[in-house]
Amino acid sequence: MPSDLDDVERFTEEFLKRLQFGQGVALPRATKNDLYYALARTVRQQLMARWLETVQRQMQAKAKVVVYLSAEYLLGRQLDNALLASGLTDTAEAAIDGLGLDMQTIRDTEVEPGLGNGGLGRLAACFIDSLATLRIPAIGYGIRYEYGIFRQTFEDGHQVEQPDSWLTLGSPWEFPHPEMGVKVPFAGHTEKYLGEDGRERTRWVNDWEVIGVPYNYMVPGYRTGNVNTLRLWSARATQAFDLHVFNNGDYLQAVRSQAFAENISKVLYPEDSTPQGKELRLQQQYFFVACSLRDFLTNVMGPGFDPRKLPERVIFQLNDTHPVIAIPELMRILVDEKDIPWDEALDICRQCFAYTCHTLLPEALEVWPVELLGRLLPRHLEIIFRINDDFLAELREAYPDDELRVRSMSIIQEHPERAVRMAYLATVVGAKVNGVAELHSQLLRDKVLSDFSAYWPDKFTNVTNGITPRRFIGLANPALTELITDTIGDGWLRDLGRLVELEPHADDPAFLDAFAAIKVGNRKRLAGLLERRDGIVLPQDAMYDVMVKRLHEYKRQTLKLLHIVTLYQRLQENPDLDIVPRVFLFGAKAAPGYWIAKQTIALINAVGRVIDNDPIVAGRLKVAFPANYNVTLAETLIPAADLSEQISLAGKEASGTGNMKLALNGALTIGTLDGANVEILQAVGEENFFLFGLTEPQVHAIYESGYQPREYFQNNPELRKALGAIASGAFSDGNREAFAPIVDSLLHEDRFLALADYQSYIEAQDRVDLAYRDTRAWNRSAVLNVARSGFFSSDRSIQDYLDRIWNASPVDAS
Ligand code: F55
Repeated sequence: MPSDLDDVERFTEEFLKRLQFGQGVALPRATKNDLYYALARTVRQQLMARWLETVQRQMQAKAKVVVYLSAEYLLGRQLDNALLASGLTDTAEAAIDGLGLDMQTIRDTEVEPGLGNGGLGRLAACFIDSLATLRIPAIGYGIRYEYGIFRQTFEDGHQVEQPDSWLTLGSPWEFPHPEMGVKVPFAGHTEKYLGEDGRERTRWVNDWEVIGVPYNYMVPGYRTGNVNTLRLWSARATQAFDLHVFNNGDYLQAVRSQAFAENISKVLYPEDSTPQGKELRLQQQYFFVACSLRDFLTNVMGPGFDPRKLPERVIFQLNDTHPVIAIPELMRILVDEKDIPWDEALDICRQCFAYTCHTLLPEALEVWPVELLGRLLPRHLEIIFRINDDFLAELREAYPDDELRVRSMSIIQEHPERAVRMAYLATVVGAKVNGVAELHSQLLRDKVLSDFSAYWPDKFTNVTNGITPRRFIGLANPALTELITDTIGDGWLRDLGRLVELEPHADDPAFLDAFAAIKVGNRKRLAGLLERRDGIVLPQDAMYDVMVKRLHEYKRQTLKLLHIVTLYQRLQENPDLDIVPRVFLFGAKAAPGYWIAKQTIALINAVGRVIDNDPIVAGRLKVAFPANYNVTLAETLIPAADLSEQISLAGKEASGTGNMKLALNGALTIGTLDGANVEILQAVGEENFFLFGLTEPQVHAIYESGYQPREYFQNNPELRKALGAIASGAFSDGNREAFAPIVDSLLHEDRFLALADYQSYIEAQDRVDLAYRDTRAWNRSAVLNVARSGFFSSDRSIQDYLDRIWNASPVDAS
């Protein structure tokens, strides 16, 4: 891509101009933040013309637009990504260097926008990157939370949450458009009235409203000249709130009302699996969906657009159930505002929406109490009821003698309280429903939504998740990126399948040495970072064994811990035991209200402290748990990993995407047959993967036969010893109460079969220990993991969405 700024002198000049005229400071007095802003603005400027041109071109083409609706985007830092996309990294570095400044300091000034919880939010960020790179006309819509995912700190080993004020120093990447505010009504009641044509119609008379202000962000495609838009909404009080001041003379009340309105986009809910049925959360969902639909219909499609043409012009992809309220909202617009007859409107909606499910855990499926929905969105509740009535009538015709089945498929749940099942609503109206890995999609069809897949077999499909190689190898692993480019040439970062060309080099000693040296370098880089960031000192000559993901019982961080304790006890028993030295790296945030998850964090830290202080271990084991794992830390941590822990109970992890990031960076996986692990195993080959554990059908059988965790405990001496040590206070200064809840929950319930999988896990870890000793063979496997990870590019995922669900095409530069 030709660039106006690709010589160092011009770039330097432009940068200094931004500093002087944008920040109003001269170089000698510039703060870190000034430098960061000036650099960001320099790159931003470069992308701007292409952005406007892309939008223009896509509008003119009248092509079908992919509208990605997601309550979360876990973007990570923007500066490096913008430089990489526009091909300006080297120029910028040379310019900054030439001015005697430090590029890394400038990079580290950026606070990442953490507007997501974990996998689902990061997936959305990867997908908009791929959509832009593939030149698909696409818009991402979401919420501009003032506070993203909390900042995690540890006090005494316990998680303490701090607010994430990512906007304190502003963001040079956003373009606010207060003049484009959208009104969002809430509450009130509905009324029937007679239209001019004599037909009965409904209107919603709302009680209060807020304004949604759009903030635009550039989404640069990788060296394509294409720049798409991410539009995030921020809530503002309306005039009506301010008028209170005059009407009531109650100034404080007016300010309170304003604060109330602006609460809506204040903070991201930090639960990643058990949605709390909180009113504010529903307000957030409706708020961003209403703004997005209004914006799309009026501003993107333009004035005079005939909504009957919607199915040709748009697909709304629903990222989980969080934006599903868009379905009744579009129905309301079509029926109440555009005067389209009900059946025709429903027919339009049935073509415009598609739904991605990201879970299998029943407790993670969102339901909204009828009472709450009716109070906040009375018209939407009526519409949902009518959709359900139509649907149930249809079902009764199909299954005249099976009222039980009909009821079990109702969008409305009756017990324990009347509530709307958002996943069912999305399934009934959505044109397609997809899971996020083969196994997950199969289990959706066979279990979670089996009645629906029996009724509509063609509605269900799979799109296995992917990750953007630009961020997760291009930015995260520059040394490996360079080695790969030197070996197979350019172009693989947007055609990741080409990594297979590395395969022949897996047997080339010089290549293997170069590869190994890069791992060493990445471990060193991580050690440097953790020492500066957390005061953690990592031994270099060790296997880096990595488990990074949200803390959840189903992901089984405790199983990992049982392995660590077992190794420690083996050393205590036999101090001369020959084991491969290991650094166990954890990264995990627990939802603030998820008590046992927070206890598990405390236990990991407690075990780490004891092991650290025991001379018997003598540098052979180290537990490192840097606080506040986020996208930025991931980018340094993942490239340093040797072993990737993907040990969820089979049938519980929908896909996982960390598993893909680690494999792509040359870590070998130890994992169960769960989520996308199954496909990773297929891709890399079982010789290059440490498989263990029960399969999903075996898990099912154990549950059915009445699982007795105690039996596994009693029959396994090493397990007894490890769990016994935790119970007896070995990691809590003799305090037996401290971790009793974790021990008890494992012994008495163990919902996720950690004890049942323990022996198999330990044996797999013993195989890991053996395999790692053969450096050459290990590195060969690692290279094959890289070479065979091409399938897990989010570019491939997006191509699958295009083929299987969206039926949209690229719009190329003219
Ligand atoms: C966030 C909020 C709520 Cl209310 C519920 C769930 C979440 C959330 O963050 N879920 C999530 O991250 N799910 C994960 O999605 C990934 C992308 O598809 C999968 O890889 C992963 O298996 C799944 O757990």
